[in-house]
Amino acid sequence: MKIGIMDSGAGGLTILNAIRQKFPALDLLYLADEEFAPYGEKTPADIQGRIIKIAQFFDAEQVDAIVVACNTATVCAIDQLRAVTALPVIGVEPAVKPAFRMSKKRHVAVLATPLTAASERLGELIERWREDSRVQIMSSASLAYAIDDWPTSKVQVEATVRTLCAEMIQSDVDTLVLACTHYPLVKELFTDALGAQCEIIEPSEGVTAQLMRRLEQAYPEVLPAWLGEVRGSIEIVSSKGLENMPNLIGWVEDSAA
Ligand code: DGN
Repeated sequence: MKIGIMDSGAGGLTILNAIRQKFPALDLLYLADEEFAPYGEKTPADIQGRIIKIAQFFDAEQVDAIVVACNTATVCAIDQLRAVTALPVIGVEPAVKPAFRMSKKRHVAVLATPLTAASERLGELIERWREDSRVQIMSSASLAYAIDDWPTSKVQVEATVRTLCAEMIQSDVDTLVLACTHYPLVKELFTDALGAQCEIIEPSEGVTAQLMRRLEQAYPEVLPAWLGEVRGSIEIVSSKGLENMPNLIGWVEDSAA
């Protein structure tokens, strides 16, 4: 069984790694849409048009499900994607619900791209789960794109993370939601800057559970045979050409990739 996973760049590899760890038998095809990155600075209409092209690519590759491993594409375009494909589509949403439950000081920060930060969907999720918690929505226009250039961009990424975290410390946030799949790639920088007393929540767990639920619904007969002993393949492609993204493979945890 083959799963198509997409993001604008390397960020969705955090989701690919989680899926691989939990379900090693699945074949995984990862598309980094570098040609069109960064998504966070495009308009929702741009991303909707792009995601339909990506659906056509995955269709031609005969995948059995699509994981939109990008918060920005999920909030902007998941409905449009579902309208053009009959395949199960799994998105990734800001994990605000566990954050509000976990925060002892009842003060949560959500860090995302500008498009996700400004999205109606994030607003809806916050209003649904916050109760009396305070929430600080923060965005960075450059961070995800800079992470794609790691390690060349190391100094820039470290400085950006430090600045963002200083603001969170200043306002006494004790729980941070990483609402962009790129950010967990540099989670250590956040942990170092915020200290152990701040919880950091990333999106991958919810996605793997949701993927399995959707596969069970869509393929109840064949799925058990697919979750056997044999390890599936991992294929990584970039719309810009892999030669332009030499460090993409470096983020894949599975040495067989
Ligand atoms: N990984 C994408 C997300 O989760 O929003 C980042 C999109 C971008 O290109 N900035």
